[in-house]
Amino acid sequence: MGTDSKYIWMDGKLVEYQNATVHFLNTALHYGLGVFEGIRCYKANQGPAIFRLREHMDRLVDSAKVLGFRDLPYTAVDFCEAAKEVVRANGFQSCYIRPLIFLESPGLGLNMDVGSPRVGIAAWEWGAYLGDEAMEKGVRANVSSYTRHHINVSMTKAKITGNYSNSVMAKTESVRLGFDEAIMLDPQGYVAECTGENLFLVRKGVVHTPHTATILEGITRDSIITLARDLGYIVNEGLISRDQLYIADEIFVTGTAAEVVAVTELDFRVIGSGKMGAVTRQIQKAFHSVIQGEHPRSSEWLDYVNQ
Ligand code: PPE
Repeated sequence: MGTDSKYIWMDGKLVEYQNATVHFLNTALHYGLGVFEGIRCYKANQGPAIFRLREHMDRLVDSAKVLGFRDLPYTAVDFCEAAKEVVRANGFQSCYIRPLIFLESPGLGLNMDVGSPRVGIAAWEWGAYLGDEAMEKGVRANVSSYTRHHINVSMTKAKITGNYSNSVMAKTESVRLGFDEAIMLDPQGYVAECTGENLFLVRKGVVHTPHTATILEGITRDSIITLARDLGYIVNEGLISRDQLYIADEIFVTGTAAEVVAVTELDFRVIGSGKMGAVTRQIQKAFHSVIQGEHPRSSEWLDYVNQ
């Protein structure tokens, strides 16, 4: 899947795609010293609209704080305006938006204060993250042999680029084993999240999801909790064990890139009926109606880029 576009916003101005480059000796490249976001813009009924833009940019600024950047040259409001500018400049109706704040310093070294943050925001047309059929058919997953971050080893509330080597190893292992996605357990052995999504299970009509202590506080996760409660479901945030997943009636994962996708098989065990369950389908439908601009929550969560 390509990342092509006409323009990328770099340090305050739009530059042509091929000119948005950094040097081989960039500190962030060597030590994983960056924070990023993943945001989607949808072709909604009144034009291109970015989903929960402000919440994503607030999380970007929070991630920068967690990593230890002291002075950012831009505010969350600036980032929101810049993201809209990138979508407009590229003429996209729907796309994925990737802001990244990364460290650039005069030499290599492990002290962040020697360098200063630089910022880029790219956008490209990104299709189905877990494959074209996943949205309808669901995916097959395994519990990863890799453990998710310990909360005082890597900072789980921040989208720090370096954190993602853990996700990349788990995802690659999973795909090499023939699965679509990996579910990761936290250092205590409880279910945490997937490599790029949060996770929910449904049992006896109640929706359960891991509490936020060890996971990324997904914005899709928050939206799904809200939509599920709007639909009248009880949603519990708590500890979930691996075998609770095996006996769930339904499992689904949520994320900006993945959206809402059922897990129909886990560790060679069929989950529920082996097809996307009724609760997942209802929640997925509500989510799609939100992003199309046709749901009561749409006005709260969509930011039209041309208005
Ligand atoms: N957990 C992780 C580890 C994660 O990376 C994501 C997003 C989520 C949960 C869900 O968060 P949210 O998007 O706010 O609902 N993963 C992003 C990056 C994926 C990538 O391959 O890069 C994304 O979906 O944009």
